[in-house]
Amino acid sequence: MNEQTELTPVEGIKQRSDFLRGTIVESLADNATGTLADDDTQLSKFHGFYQQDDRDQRAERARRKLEPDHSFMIRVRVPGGIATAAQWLAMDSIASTYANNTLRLTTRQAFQFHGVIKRELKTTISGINESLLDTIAACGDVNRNVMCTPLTEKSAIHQAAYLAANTISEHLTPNTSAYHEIWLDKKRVADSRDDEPIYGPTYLPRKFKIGIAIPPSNDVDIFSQDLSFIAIEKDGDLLGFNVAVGGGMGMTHGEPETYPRVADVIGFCETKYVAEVAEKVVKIQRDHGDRTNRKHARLKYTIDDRGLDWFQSTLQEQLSFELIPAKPYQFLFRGDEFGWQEDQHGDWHLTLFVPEGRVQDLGRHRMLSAFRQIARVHTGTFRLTSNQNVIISGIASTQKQLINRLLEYYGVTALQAVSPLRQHALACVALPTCGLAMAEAERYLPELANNIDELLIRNGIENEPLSLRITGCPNGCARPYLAEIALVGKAPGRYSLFLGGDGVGKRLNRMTHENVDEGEILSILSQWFEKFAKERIENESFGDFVHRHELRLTEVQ
Ligand code: SRM
Ligand code: SF4
Repeated sequence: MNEQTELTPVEGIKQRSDFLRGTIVESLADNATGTLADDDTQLSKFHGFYQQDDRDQRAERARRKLEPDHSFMIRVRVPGGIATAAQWLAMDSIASTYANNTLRLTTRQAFQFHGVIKRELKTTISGINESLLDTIAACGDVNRNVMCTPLTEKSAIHQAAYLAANTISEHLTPNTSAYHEIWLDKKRVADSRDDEPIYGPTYLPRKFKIGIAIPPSNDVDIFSQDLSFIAIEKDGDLLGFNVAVGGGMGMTHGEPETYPRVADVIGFCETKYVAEVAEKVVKIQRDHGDRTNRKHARLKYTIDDRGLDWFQSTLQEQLSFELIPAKPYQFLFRGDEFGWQEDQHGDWHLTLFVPEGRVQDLGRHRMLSAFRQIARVHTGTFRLTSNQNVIISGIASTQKQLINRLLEYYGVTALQAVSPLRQHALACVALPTCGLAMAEAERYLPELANNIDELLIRNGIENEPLSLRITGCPNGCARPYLAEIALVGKAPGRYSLFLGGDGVGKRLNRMTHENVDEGEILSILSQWFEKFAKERIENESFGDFVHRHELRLTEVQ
């Protein structure tokens, strides 16, 4: 239990901000610096952007007594990950005009731009809004982008789940008119007062995340979310959703009072109640979450401090209906299904591997250009998956050949020929933009995956569906603690190694080795792979094998 009693400074900033206005307008107008005023760097997150600096340049600039090379990361909300071709073109144009000519696809199905300078923030954010996407609540102490399996054409249940994701997203979008005033030049009505009926003037103690999954796929990793919904079907109809609460990934090295946690499934509700459940859970967290320590402020800690029984009864008291016992469900996989799929109406959907979630033109592989050309002729949509990949969706059979030709021409087809390990691996952004990164992730994954692949090939297990995730620090942006193998950054070139997740995202892995370098990691994995190849029982996954042998972990070192 937390013993601090003073509210964190961020609480004061929110309180004084007049519903997220702060002095952002003044900060933007200050041409003397490329940064925002300190308080505004906190408030900017609620508007969807972060102040960053190029960490590759930091030391050299400091040596030359220059201030860090500041720019901004902007995150665009895309509930359920669905964007039209016109929206894709708008994102592409912003990436090449105002950002670093890349589009980052995030682990929560959103777009990110890196490298936007202060004087172009307003044009960029208003441009995003013109495309009918927005950035409000993409970051900050509010509900974030709501995740959902994006291939709605798969069944009526997928369609209904996506609608539920949108309903929740709209219901929990902040009400303040500050966003429209600052970025879209809407005038504040004289004497008008903002109101946040769900959040209140200080919003939530911390970020809040919601996801919806449709078994047997757990692609949105629902056990990592503060609140999640598991679709329950009967004879092809959606009965409603099991509700799970209290998932979260973030932790801090060496601080055992911070930890990743998998969500608890607490009951079942009909579809018409999802927004009500979301609102009440958010309000419980608003009122009982810890505002004195941001490292202890997520819903998972509120639940662990007060007990799951307390949480369930508090929620039940506030609901207008009874949450009944959860219904049976089974998750069998969570990766993306790559390649062409035909839906019941004869339209086609193509899932493409996007290396480390970064859409860019790199040498012969010009993915950014390919998707731009496709978006110009494509009448369907683009879908962002929670594994940082893209589905070009709603392709008429007459267009298939053209799409294939474009992908071939721009070298995207060649990019698809990677190992299963690499195809399903996740890496967070980390260096050079993330201010919290302790080690590389996105930039290191290709080399790491190659090295691990060599070990897998040596043991004849290269086709195992193995989940590998890497993050540059323990915050867990690529949900590493749910992977079979995870590397969590500790210092440049050094990671803590976590093993034993179950591959479908229900079991946390464990740290087996702290602060090891690549040589040590490969040697540890090599021993495990050899043992796994020889001793696994039929159909046993690598994570399950490690889990079964867990007590003997130290022997294998
Ligand atoms: Fe994250 C902070 C990137 C998904 C847990 N995350 C950050 C920041 C904003 C760093 C910062 O605070 O200065 C990173 C910006 C890096 C950059 O340069 O772009 C960052 N997080 C990301 C993204 C872009 C990773 C990616 O490569 O895709 C993901 C954006 C998702 C989105 O579209 O909204 C991203 N972050 C996640 C996830 C995964 C998820 O949500 O499914 C998690 C773990 C789940 C969870 O929240 O428990 C996650 N990010 C964090 C945390 C730890 C929170 C905690 O409870 O301890 C931080 C640090 C913080 O909030 O103080 C953080
Ligand atoms: Fe940055 Fe850490 Fe998140 Fe990676 S896990 S993006 S290093 S905060």
